[in-house]
Amino acid sequence: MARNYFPEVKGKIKYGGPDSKDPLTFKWYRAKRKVGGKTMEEHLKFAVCYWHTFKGTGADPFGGGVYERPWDQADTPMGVAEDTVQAAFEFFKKLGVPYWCFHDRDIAPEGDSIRESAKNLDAIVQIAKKKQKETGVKLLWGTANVFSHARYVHGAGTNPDPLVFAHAAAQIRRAIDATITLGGRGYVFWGGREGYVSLINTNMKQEREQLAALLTMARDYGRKSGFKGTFFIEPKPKEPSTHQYDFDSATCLGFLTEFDLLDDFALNVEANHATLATHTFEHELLTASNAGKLGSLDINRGDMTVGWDTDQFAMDLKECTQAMLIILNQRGLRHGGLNFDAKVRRSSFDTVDLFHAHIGGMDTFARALLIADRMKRDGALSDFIKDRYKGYRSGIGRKILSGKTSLPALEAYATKNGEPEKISGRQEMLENILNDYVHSTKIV
Ligand code: XLS
Ligand code: NI
Ligand code: NI
Repeated sequence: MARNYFPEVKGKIKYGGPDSKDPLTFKWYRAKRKVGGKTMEEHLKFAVCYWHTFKGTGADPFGGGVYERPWDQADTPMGVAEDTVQAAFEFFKKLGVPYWCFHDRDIAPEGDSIRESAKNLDAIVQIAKKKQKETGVKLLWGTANVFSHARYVHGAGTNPDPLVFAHAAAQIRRAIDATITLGGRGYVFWGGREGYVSLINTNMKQEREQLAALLTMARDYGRKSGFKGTFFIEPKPKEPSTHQYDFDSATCLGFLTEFDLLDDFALNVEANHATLATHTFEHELLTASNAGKLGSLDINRGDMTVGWDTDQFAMDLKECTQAMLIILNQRGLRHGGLNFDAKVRRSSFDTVDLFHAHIGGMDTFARALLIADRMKRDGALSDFIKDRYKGYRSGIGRKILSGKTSLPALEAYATKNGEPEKISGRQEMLENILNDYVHSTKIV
């Protein structure tokens, strides 16, 4: 019989309702609850991330690992990998999430050669495939870790050495194969070290071209191999590189346009990366969504008092509500979902802490979904915004947007109509409205 890695949680986490006092129940998330024609599960498409949840150790720059996971105790790296898959699927099932996400090196250890690494990966993928079938849990996206190994110290695709580029290509090829085998909806590129520390030793122009070449080859290989999902780029401004080429949503959209990759790619937007770029999460989501390119979300949060990627679990109801509004307004995420790219704190080392963390994140987003749905139906902020721009729906405004006027014609119009009336932006009133929705106790 399979080992029980989470004995503190007997069966599946249940819905207890907003008044439940049991911390191991959901207060808001009820998978099958309908919200505007779709279930919560279909709206939110939660995915547990393998790296932080099962392979995180709690290490920080000042001390090593502290977690001592029961699935990390086998004698060989492959033994550990096999135990981890068992533990992971037990966790997914008990938590009741529909999806998971991985990097190649999270699920299988790197071997002594490219061949051995590929063999290790394939062996674990076969086990994961069986577990997926057994549990019904699906793969949201896969990716390759081409930033941790020492060979990637100067980047993967952007490395000055083409042999390193070739190693990255080999890894990405196999990670795409694994994603296809597991039926992944998406394939992610987060360019950990695809950037630079200093320009005095960097050919920035060529590095960006190299990165484009890698993405183009990956796209072509994936499509040729039958991958029907979406390729995602995950923007991040810095860390580990000082300056990253995928700085934010706008930068990534520009990159995809410049190198003709827009058709196959969309963005996977992460909350903490948004704040590192000194944007809000909503800004990044909306920038991607406006371009029709908001594909998936890495849900977490940063700590506004520090300048690095703390990857804490999403807990800010107002921020999550605004995120859900953007998702509802674009009618959902096609191949993407909400991936918990988040980790428990170093001091939260018990396995039960993993449940508390995910339950909190799922409840926050479930509640945010209910609030956003109500706000959308009420036209809470959108009616105001619509009205604010009404001048562009007819007359001269419409001519401006449709390119049917000119500077001299506008000069004549302004001359004739005189000074415009000053109209308040009503920010405080709208903040009050948002607060009322977010803190309403009536939305159950
Ligand atoms: C790191 C990134 C990473 C990606 C996947 O900051 O968020 O976890 O999501 O490579
Ligand atoms: Ni991420
Ligand atoms: Ni991150």
